[in-house]
Amino acid sequence: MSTASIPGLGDTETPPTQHAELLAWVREVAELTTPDRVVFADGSDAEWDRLTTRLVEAGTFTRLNDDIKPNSFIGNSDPSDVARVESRTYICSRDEADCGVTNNWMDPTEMRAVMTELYRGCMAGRTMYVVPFCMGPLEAESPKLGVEITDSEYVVVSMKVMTRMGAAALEKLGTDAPFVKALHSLGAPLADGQADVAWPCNEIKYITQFPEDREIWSYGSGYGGNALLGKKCFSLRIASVMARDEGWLAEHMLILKLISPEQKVHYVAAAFPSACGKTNLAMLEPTIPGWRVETLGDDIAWMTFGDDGRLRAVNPEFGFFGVAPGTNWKTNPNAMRTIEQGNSLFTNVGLTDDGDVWWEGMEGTPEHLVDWKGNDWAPGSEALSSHPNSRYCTPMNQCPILAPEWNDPEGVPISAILFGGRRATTVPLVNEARDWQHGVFMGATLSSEQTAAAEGAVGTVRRDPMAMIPFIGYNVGDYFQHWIDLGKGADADKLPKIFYVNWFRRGPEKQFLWPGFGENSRVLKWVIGRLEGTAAAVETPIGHVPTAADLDLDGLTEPAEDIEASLVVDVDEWKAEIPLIEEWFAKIGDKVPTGLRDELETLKQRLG
Ligand code: GTP
Ligand code: SPV
Ligand code: MN
Repeated sequence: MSTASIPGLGDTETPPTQHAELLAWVREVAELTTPDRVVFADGSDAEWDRLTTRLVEAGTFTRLNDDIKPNSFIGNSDPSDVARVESRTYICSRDEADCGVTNNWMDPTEMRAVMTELYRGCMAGRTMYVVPFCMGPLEAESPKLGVEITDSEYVVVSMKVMTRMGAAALEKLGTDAPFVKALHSLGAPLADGQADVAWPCNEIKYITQFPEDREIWSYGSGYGGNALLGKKCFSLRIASVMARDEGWLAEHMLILKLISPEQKVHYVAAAFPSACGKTNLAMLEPTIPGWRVETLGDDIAWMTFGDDGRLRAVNPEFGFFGVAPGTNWKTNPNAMRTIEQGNSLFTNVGLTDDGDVWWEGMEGTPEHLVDWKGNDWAPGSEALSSHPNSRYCTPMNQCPILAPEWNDPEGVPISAILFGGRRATTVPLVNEARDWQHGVFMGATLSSEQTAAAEGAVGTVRRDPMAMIPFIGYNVGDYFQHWIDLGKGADADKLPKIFYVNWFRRGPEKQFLWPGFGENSRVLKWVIGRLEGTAAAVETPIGHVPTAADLDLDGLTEPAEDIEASLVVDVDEWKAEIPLIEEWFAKIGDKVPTGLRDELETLKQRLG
């Protein structure tokens, strides 16, 4: 293809690829969106320096003090663009039934027409970046490639942290490798001479997946999961459809490695809804002597049965996009050590006078800072220094407890899967499923109080199946059936055991009953004890739950009655859950698998 046919690419420039489909798509998008320039991102340090400098000049970024956080930046967003927008998230399957009730649906042809009009001329006055990336190890047998086209420099540098981005991914694309097309625009064209704003975005937002075409179209937001399209859009919504078709799982799960005092190794995957503790558990520092945790991933797991019959997990990401508030040297020292090394991007946090970041919950409250909205802030200020969904974006390989096998394309064999949510009542600290199908029922009926990670009323309890409600790329009933089928097709002895945890139960004074964070190692120890047949539990109507005596509580200073209360299975509270589960299943309709209806009947009978 002649370069002149890509508008925006200089006459003397040659595209760094001969991938015909990619070049044709780049040209088509450039013709539609009319950027001033087209740039192929190579992922180099020089490119990072160029773009971060440009972001500082544009007022989007503030460079932090290099003596404290080298090569790091704060970028504060428009106050209207701070989280995922579930009400604007669409699964545009050809058949509406393939979307179901967990996301919004529009006919794909209609959506393409609507969004094409939005995209027309939308990059005017801006640079269009072509960003090749790979989710999961580049060395995989068939690496999962994508290309994001974006008009946001913030997205390009964030993609460098979060994915294997640039020249290496482009090389893997070769001349004809398949890839996910991911188109992103801020929806903020600039007229000739029009001054830019620090955080361009549009009031109109669409986060659209076309599952059959393995394609993503995002418009109007520059933030996180709305704009970094390798993350939720590709690695969960599109990948869950690939996984259904190919017999694997794409899940909203952390992956950790647990090493016992006897040096026995177990890998654990855990699904908690957004802002419910995955990053913290993934980087846990055990409080019980002799136990160690190493991290493999904090948000997404792709799991496939290996030749050995074990379910093996790979983290498709390359960085952490973690919740900032509440992160401190006590709750998550390993996250603090990771960001301390620099090379990190912070969004919607406070900027201290010495050029460092600060957020609610961090040690060393400063006397003064500039808050995420650019206002002066001091202790006692009414406003928060940081948005509750403010984030740090930091390279995974800076994590001091990264497991050495983190980049292994074979993945790690999972011994246990934890589901969990944020519930002030009802749900005990930990509960073991009787078998795979019961575990799938636990996941399918997972409930959690909503957090600031998406729009909506914080605190409202909703069902969040497998912590995937905003991320399932197809019908949730079919998704449950897929989970059941995978279990049926596997060797039962080799399947991971399933557990359900709740770190967030509260007492009469609204205090958390369980201390959480590093103390969660005590629950992990019990889980391993269950796998190895050494830990005891009581059979309750909802599953196998430990008594306080079954947990290692040595050295814990919390009141014994709080710990005991965290473990209670209250039959009346659980009876009150039944209509909520029935309502949830009714909403899904005919596609609820028979196996899960059976589990609900069993639960009702057991509750009496
Ligand atoms: P996403 O990145 O949105 O998917 O979230 P995540 O699941 O990784 O959540 P994260 O680990 O960042 O935790 C979110 C919030 O929950 C933070 O404010 C934590 O401080 C808090 N949190 C995490 N673990 C615990 C715990 O064990 N107990 C309590 N009480 N709070 C916790
Ligand atoms: C989540 O909301 O679950 C996140 C952050 O991990 S985002 O990338 O914005 O989706
Ligand atoms: Mn997440």
